[in-house]
Amino acid sequence: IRTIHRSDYQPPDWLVETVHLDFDLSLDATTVSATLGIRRNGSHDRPLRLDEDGAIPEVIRVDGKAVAYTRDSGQLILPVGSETATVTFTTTIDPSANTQLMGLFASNGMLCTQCEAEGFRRIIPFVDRPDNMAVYTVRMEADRAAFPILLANGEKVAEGDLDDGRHFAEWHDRWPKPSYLFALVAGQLVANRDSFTTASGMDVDLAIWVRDGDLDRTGHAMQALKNSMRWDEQVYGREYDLPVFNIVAVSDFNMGAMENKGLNIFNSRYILADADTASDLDFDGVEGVVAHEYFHNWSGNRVTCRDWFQLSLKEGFTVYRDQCFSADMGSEAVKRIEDVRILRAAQFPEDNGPLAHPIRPDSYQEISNFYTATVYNKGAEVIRMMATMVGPKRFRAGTDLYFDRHDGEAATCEDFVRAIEEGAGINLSQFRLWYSQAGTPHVTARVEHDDASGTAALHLTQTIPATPGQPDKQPMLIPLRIAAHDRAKNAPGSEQLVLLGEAEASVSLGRFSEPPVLSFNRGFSAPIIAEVARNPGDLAWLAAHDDDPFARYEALQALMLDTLVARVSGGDASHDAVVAAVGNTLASWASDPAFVAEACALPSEAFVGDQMLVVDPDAIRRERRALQRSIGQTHEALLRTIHAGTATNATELSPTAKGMRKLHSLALMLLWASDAADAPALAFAQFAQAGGMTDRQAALGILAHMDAPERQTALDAFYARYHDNQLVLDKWFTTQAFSLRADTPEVVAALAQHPDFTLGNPNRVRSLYGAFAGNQASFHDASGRGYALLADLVIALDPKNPQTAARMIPPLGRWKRFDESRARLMREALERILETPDLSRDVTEQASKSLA
Ligand code: HT7
Ligand code: ZN
Repeated sequence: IRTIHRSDYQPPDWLVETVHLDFDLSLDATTVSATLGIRRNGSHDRPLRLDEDGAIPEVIRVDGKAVAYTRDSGQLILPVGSETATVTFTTTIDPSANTQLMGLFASNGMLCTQCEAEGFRRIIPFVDRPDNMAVYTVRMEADRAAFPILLANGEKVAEGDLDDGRHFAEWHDRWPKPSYLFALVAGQLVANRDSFTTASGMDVDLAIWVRDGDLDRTGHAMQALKNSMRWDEQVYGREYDLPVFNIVAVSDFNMGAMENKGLNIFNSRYILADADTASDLDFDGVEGVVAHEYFHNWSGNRVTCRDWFQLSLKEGFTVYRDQCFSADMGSEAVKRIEDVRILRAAQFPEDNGPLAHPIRPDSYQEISNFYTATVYNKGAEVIRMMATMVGPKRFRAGTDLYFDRHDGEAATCEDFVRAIEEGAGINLSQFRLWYSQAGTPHVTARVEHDDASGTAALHLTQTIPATPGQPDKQPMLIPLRIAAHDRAKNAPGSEQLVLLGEAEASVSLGRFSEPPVLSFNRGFSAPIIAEVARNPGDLAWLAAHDDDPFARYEALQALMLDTLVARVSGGDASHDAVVAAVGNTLASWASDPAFVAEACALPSEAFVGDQMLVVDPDAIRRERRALQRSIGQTHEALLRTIHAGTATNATELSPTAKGMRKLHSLALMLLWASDAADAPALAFAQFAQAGGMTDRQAALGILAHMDAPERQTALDAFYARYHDNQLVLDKWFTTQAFSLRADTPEVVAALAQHPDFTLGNPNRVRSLYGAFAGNQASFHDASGRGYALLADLVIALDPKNPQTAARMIPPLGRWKRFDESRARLMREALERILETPDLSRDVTEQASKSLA
């Protein structure tokens, strides 16, 4: 299998500058007639090379003359004598047989495309790389009854009827774009239409296209789109640039959504939402993903990537932009806590495992495997650190320079860093290491107080663990927001930004009558693992008094984590400090319910495991439950008051109402954990009387852990009510896969045989197996049953959808973190996958790297 290296980059020998595509669309035999205007790039005599993946024309003409071409490792090679030429050919493809969902595929009777990263070559042979930008004109012809709506990038320039019930539409996109942003959609769709006037007065027709019957679930997405358009004008000075913006929702989709120019295509789970079928998390997902794809119009489309090693240029920056947008739409503190939780759950394990890679990787075998939490979420943290170091005004000057300087270009991460350096006026030489070094830095912090002089100093060290291919690391530039609190004065210390650039450094904190309490990495200013030497009582004090909400949250979480880790490791650490601190935070529930719910939720089993050298999943489950029980029993009365007091508004989407609902279900969870006799009845009442999906789904999730009869009654009622709604049915699968019960591996195996389970729909696959692999003690059942289930899935799914199959492998690659017996079973599962004949490049790369 080929390995592509970043250092081998060469510009294309030939550029395709104009593209005319004529589609004769049908579900099982679509023909595409292509006319490509090409130009020699530089002075050379090399042939034209077109990337191909199965769609091979019988005849290729150059300036009207058929030419003999050869084939070599995924490319067609054609001699071209002139400086410019017109290349024409026709391909035929079968969208209904396209189970990979890359290129042109059928979903529920409609046709749509997914071209990022290398799907366009499954439609026609092409210079299918992001540094080839072309202007596209697309004509589509189809049966009007089967495909009444015909959409493509840009604007519609012609349409009309043809003989035999057929019709056509022609679309033109005036903006040169790489092939990965090409899109078309054809199908029976209806639109939620709206409009937006840009800051400079251009009217934009907005439409969200869905299947008939889904229209009344598109309101939230439309509002999110309009809010995003305004936000990008106000915060980044970026306006939309076409008179139409279309979004289409499809149910079979490999990822969340795709930012094709003027025609975003979405996994329907990130468009469709109403109170009956979507939880608050789903509503937030819709808002965040709509914004993310819209923001790509500038960070990705107007300025695109030179090559796929630069993926974080568009993805890291755009995740940072969508995170800031969502923070502005809701609660900044809660959003930051959620984003850090995602980073720690998804990216830290990646950075600490066999698949670790820098945010700008150096090599890959299959680029689809590099759409990772590292490229996306750590990439966003890297942008956030730059913004933190220069402040909002200078950061804006840097991004203005970046957009203006590189508009219409295919740029690199280095171009971005240089624009921030010049626009914001900062030297980022050392900071660039964040792009090239993998691994999460460990930073230790220790406060030293000299009683005699009253001076306090902070001593810091940093180390970056070895990662595959990177045994030795250089110290990074780490921006740390800190404060030293004087407990005696009862006033918060002022914040300072420490730039840690050495392996060791000391910072003066000033004068204090007693050792100050350190508030460290406030707002999670750097994506590091902090090891802070603490005095007894410091964490409880910070949890109660820190002026930075993230630091308050972090202190309570650290207190819980320390207690759990100590007990799982065999110690008998008391629950008392945690129980008291949680009680103290719960007491302020009415004033900030969302924050209280975040802070008082115990760290996940997986995150506790991440703190240990050898993960003991059973002990973690036992100790976590025991701590929940102590909290629940001690604070039972308060939790009942909270549960009753938060049963307010079931559907309002204000931050307070959402916080109330989160707290409502946290209280229920802790009451269940307390072994309260009426917990099943309480949970069932919340389930049955819920006014919206948030309360209903959370109650069902808690019931799913129980042995009580209410469990099956609720699962059956949920299925009966929602089995026709595929997105909600996904929740039914997920809820059972998340169950803490001992029989979960068997339940998952049985659900895989359920008539509603299918390998054809990635959402359904993720809803069952993705959730199960995230259920630590159940997936890591000592029998190895969980590993075998996941391996069976990967082997069965790979021939149909290698991209989705490969994304299921990383949980098996964590074998070094588990005891010898589990590690052996995990390795055996990976080996069994690798022994399968005809394995895809996607799965081969992930499984072999995971075994190393
Ligand atoms: N840029 C997109 C990434 C993507 C993708 C989306 C759908 C299906 C397959 C895909 N491969 C890559 C989504 C984004 O980050 O915005
Ligand atoms: Zn993106």
